[in-house]
Amino acid sequence: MTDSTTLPRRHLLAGSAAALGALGLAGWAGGARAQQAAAPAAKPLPAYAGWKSPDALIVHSSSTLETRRAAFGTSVITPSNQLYVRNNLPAPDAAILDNREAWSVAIEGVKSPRSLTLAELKTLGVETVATVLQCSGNGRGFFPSKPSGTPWQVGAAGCVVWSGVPLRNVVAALGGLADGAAYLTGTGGEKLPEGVDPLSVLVERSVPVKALDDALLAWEMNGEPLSLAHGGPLRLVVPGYQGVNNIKYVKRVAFTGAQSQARIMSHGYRMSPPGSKASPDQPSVWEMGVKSWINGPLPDKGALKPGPVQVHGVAFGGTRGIKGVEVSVDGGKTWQAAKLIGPDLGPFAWRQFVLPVRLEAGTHVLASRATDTAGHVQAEQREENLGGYNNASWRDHAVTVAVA
Ligand SMILES: Nc1nc2c(c(=O)[nH]1)N[C@H]1C(S)=C(S)[C@@H](COP(=O)(O)O)O[C@H]1N2
Ligand SMILES: [Mo]
Repeated sequence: MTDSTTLPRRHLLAGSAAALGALGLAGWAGGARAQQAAAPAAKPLPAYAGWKSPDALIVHSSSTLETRRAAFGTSVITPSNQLYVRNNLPAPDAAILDNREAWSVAIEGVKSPRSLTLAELKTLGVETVATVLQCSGNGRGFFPSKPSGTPWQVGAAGCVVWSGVPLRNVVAALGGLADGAAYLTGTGGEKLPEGVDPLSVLVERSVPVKALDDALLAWEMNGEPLSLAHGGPLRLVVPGYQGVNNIKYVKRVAFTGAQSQARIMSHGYRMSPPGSKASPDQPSVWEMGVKSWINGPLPDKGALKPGPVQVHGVAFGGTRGIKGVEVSVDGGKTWQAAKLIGPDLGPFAWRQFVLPVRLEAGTHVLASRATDTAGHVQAEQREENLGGYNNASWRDHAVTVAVA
């Protein structure tokens, strides 16, 4: 893969400040990056994501970038250059974007299976949908059991707008589903490492076929051609489902009777009880549950002055959308209804919420608790599991601020 030590010449010719940053030559690129370089622990952005905003991101590794909690604004959409990144395999070579229209995806498990190019897909329909893209490991960093994997806090998530063709249009164009289709299976187009069982590394996920109602083959994100970091040229977007089911560089979509045999499906991303072994009979991480968290005020900037503050954050409900959000400034003893603000971009997007409060001198524990449109209330406690998945605990996501 292209990390900072093997950066290909192509990136150098691109000559972007970001590419220089990735090389550790931050000083060449001016003040902001010089400051970034001065921060001792900050790892550089990997080359394939070198265009991202370093100040907005925590670089856990070259394949795991997290949005800083303080970077989430209050205007709903997460800017692409601040959106988290998670790759289970090295990102493909950027050359796959050289001829986007020629990218092809095999459609199987339909009456007339065949491969379609991106150019052909574009003739079959266009739809735009806003979704929360969230890694199922978001919030893992709050598990006291310290599960292995990236200790994401809140920033392995964002709300973005996708544009592409509804997958159901593609299925209709190919004669409809073949008999026995129970799962929608998407396969990533990464080059697999040699000398290992392909199923042990292949990024291939199955979701229940009902997800076809909302699924999209997307080539655009936030108004731009889909970047390599986020799965360009083409991505399977499954609105309301955990991030891992949204297959980047999608090269095959199959309607199958059984779930994929790939390890990432059979054993990875399972809700395995603590102390157990992952196995295919445990629930997979599919639809997201109801969740919210506060993005401000945060303790980062030191003590607040006594007086009015706007407590704000984000709330989402998987496939069901948000009915309301309550906020507590006393660690969950009492709750007040927050106001949902900004545009409602549909059931798969997150809603911003705000509660104006006065905070007097002292320490305050701020928490938020969302309710989805089906009446499910965000849980107080996380569901303990081996992998640290699906953490929606409002208590874990509370923030403590000092006022003096
Ligand atoms: N082909 C492919 N698709 C993938 C992955 C991957 O490694 N390869 N990672 C998945 C995981 S675990 C997550 S959380 C999301 C991350 O999407 P992002 O990097 O665009 O934020 O992509 C999912 N789709
Ligand atoms: Mo993920």
